[in-house]
Amino acid sequence: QFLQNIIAHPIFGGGAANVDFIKDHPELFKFKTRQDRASKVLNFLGEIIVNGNPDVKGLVDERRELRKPRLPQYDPEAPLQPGTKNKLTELGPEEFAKWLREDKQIHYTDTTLRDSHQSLLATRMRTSDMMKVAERYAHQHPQTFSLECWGGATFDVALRFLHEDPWARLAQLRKATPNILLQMLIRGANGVGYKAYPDNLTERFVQQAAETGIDVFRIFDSLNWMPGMEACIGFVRNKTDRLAEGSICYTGDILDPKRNQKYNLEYYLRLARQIEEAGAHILCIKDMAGLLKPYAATELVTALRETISLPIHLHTHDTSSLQAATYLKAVEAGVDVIDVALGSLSGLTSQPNFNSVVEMLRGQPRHREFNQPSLNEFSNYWETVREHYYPFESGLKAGNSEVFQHEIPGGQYSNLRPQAAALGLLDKFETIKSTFADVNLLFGDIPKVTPSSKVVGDMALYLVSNNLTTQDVVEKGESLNFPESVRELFRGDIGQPEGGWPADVQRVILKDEPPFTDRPNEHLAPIDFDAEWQKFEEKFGTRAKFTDLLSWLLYPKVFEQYWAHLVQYGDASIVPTPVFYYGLKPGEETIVDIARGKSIIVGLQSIGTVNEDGNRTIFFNLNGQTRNVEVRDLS
Ligand code: 3PY
Ligand code: ZN
Repeated sequence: QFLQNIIAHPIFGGGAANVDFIKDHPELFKFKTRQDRASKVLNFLGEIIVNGNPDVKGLVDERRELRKPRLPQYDPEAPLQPGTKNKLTELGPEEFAKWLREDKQIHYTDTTLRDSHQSLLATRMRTSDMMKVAERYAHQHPQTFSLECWGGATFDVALRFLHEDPWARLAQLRKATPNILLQMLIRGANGVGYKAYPDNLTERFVQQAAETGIDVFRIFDSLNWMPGMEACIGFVRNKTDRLAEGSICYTGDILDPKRNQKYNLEYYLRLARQIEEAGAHILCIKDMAGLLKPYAATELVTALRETISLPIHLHTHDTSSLQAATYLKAVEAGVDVIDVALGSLSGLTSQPNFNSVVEMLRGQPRHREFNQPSLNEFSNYWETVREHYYPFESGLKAGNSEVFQHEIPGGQYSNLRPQAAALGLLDKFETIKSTFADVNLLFGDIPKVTPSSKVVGDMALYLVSNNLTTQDVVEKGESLNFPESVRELFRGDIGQPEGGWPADVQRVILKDEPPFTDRPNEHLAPIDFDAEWQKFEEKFGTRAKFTDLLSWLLYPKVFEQYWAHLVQYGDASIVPTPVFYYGLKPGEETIVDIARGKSIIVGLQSIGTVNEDGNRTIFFNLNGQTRNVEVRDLS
C-alpha cells in the first residue's frame, strides 16, 4: 500500500521527487487499511462459499438450522468485583498459595475455554465465541478461582485450523477478565508441543505467556518424570511473579491390588514431595483419564494434605460419569480447588458439570455460593454455540466405565474414533481400545497423557491395522518397523518412565540405535534469539511481533501456513463461527467487526457459474454496495 501510494503520487510520477519527498507528504502513510480488511474478508468468504472450509469437508449438513446464541445478562456499569487475580497481585505467589491452602471454602477452576472443548470438540472453539461472554463472566462470577483458557492443544489448533493467533486470544481474554486468574496447561519440557524444546525457548515462552496474561501455569510431564518438569517450574518461579502448579499425573488405581504395584500411594506422595521441593506453589492431581475413584480420592487427598504443605488442585475427566462423587470425597478430604466445565460443555470426556457440582455441595460446610441462574445462562449460551461446531462432535452418548480398563485420556478418547475411522478401522474400535491397554503393559505401564498417550495410541493403531498383537512385538519385533513416535519414545526423546523401559521391548523397537537417559533437552542447542529474529524478519517482514517469533520457533510449518493465510485473507478470527465453517447462502448476510467499533455488513447476492479460467464470480453486498470477487473453483 505504501509503495502504491508513492507510485501514484503526482510528484513522484513526474520524476521530481527528492529525499524530502516522503517526509513532506504525510498522506503517504494513510493506508486504506479498513478497505483492505473488508476486501480480505470478502476474499475469505468467497473461498469458503466456493470451496468450503477444508476442516469440515464431508461433514456439513446443509439442512441444519443454526440458532443465534443468547448472551448472558450483566450490568456493564456495575463495578467489577475483585477476584483471585487481585489477590495474587496483592499477596504475591508464596502468600497467595498459603491463603489458598487455608481458605475453607472450595474453589472452582472453569475449564470451558480450554479442556472442555479440547475434550469434546477437537479443540476447535474460536476466540470470537469466547470474547462475546468473557467480560460478562468477569462481572457475574468473580469468585471463580481461575479460567483455564490456554495451552494444551489450543496453541497448535488455533494456528493450524482456526487461522488465529493464540497470543491475541490470550491478550483479549486478559483484557476482558482483569479480576480472575487465567490458567494454562504446559507440557513441561514439551511446552505446548509434542517433543522436547530447547530450555531457553521454554523459558522465553513462559515469560511471554505471563506478560500476555497467564497467572497459573499447570506444568506436567507425560511420564511423571521430575527432570521433565523441574526446569519449567523454575522458569515460572524465578522469571515471573505468577503461580507454578506442578502435577502428578494419576494412573492405575491406588485401591486395586492388581493395578497398584507401581503407581501406589507411596509413589504419588514421593512425587508430590519432589514437586514441592522443586518450588511449585500448588500441587495438581491431574487425572487425565478420569480414573480417580471416590474412595481413592479420600485416601490420596488426605495423605497429600498430611505430606506436603501446598494447596491441592484436582483435575479429572468424567468419562465414566462418576467423577462428581470423586469431587465430593475430595472436598471432604480437604482438596482446595476442583476443575469443572459449564453445564453444556461438561460431562463425558470433559470435566464434571460446574452448575451441578455447586449444587451438590450446597449444605456441605465448604460450599461456595454462585449466582446459579447466571451460571445457567452461560451454560445455555454455550449450548447454542456448541451446535455451531457440530462436525467436531465425537458421537459419544453416555458415560463408559470401560475407561477403568483401557485408561485412555479424555482428550484422546474422543479423537481416537475419528482416527480409527480415517484408517478404515471403525469396526475394530473395540479391539483398538483393548490393544491400547495391552500396549500400555507392553511399554511397562506408563502414565498416558500427551505426548506419551499419543505414542500408545499410535502403536495400538499400528498393531490393529497390521493384525498384530503385543505378543508379536516381542516375538517378531526384530523384523517389524514401528511408528517413528514409538522409536522416539523408547530412545528417551520425551523422558524416562518410573523403573525404566522394559529392556526386551526397547531392544526390538530401537534395533541398533542407542537410547539415552538424560534430559532430551540437553541434546538441543539453545536458540540464538537475535539470529532467529533476523531470519524471521527477513522471512515475514517487520510487521511480525515477538510472539509470532515464538509461535514460529515452536511450530515452524504451521506458523508459515498461518502467516500465508493472514496475508491473503486477513485476521480470520473476526468472521462469525457459522460463516467461518459453512459460508453464506444466497440471500444470507452477516456482520463482521473489522476494527474496534467498525463493523461491515456482508450479504451474499449470488454465485456465478465457472468461467473458462476455472473461476467463479461471487457477488456480495458490502454495506449496501455490490462488490464481487473471483474465486478459483477447486472442485
Ligand atoms: C494436553 O496436554 O493437551 C492435555 O490436555 C493433557 O491432559
Ligand atoms: Zn484434562
